[in-house]
Amino acid sequence: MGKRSNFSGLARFVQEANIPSESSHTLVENVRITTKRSMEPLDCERPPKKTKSEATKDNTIVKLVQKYDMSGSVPVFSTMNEVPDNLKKYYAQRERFFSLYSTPPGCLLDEEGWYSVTPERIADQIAERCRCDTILDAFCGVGGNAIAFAKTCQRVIALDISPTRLALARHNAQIYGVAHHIEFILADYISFAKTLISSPKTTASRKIDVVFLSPPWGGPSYLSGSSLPSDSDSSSTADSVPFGLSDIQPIHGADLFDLSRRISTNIAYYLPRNVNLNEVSALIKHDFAKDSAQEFIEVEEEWMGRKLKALTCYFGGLANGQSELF
Ligand code: MGP
Repeated sequence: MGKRSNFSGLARFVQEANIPSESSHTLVENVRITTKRSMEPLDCERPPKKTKSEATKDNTIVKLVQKYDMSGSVPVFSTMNEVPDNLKKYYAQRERFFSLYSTPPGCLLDEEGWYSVTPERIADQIAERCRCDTILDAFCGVGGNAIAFAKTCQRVIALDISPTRLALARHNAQIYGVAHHIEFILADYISFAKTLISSPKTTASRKIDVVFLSPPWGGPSYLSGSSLPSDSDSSSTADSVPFGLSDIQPIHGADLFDLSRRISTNIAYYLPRNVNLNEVSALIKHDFAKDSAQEFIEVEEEWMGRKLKALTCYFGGLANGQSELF
């Protein structure tokens, strides 16, 4: 764990059937578009029977799950009828978000978690790309990405400003048996980052290899103005009204990026599928007067079946072909 690979394992997430082969995002200077397709779990992927040592490990997990159990802190639904209308379409995707959703005591999400958690297969894919020693998950929410990072990184520093969401993230990570790889910190990322940048670097200070940014996009209305019906299973890649980085919270998305780049060159930025790619491109400021090599940004389209869910923008050494920047 912790060693970077050429992420050849990604191929196992990819299936080509019935999926458009080309991105419809228009090309922007210094941005390269790649496409990743995650499919629903197949029946043949059911886990094999457990060995004795795996069963012992399961018992330890059960004890830890009980210790950090947050059941009762957020509504839990047993049937679709109990789910509020605004959350129904997310609840229908619960096992896409957490494949262990129903493993007792069950994964938990608050309202913001329901509409902003990264589907597990996409989170796993991003985590493979971000494989490193120490990763900072700046807005961990209910833990979908932090759980995935715990499988590929030695240490995950997971921040959230909400005590409830942070506790839900730990609850969910216990169900996955990976919480011991994650340091859960109740903090506002902006203050945390500023303190980190201004503190003197000592040999004891921990190097952060990668910063992952999955900030609030301003709620489920981030697509508003889109010409696509919200329930469309469209194969179109970009929605019609571009999402501006100024809509990112808690600060302008460009300022968030600049702050994070002072922590690490290697940034993975999870953004709406309708984000304005010209704004993404402008995040890297080039000094053409200097004879420095141009840095590229890799924008990965995250598809689930025929549906484009989001984009992950890789900067620095995370972009394919730029590992020397890592
Ligand atoms: P979506 O468009 O709201 O859902 O979000 P979906 O299922 O595509 O619905 P449809 O109506 O478009 O068919 C798509 C994905 O974007 C979600 O699975 C989340 O991973 C991510 N996402 C959505 N929101 C509102 C946020 C957000 O505010 N922040 C972050 N970081 N991710 C979000």
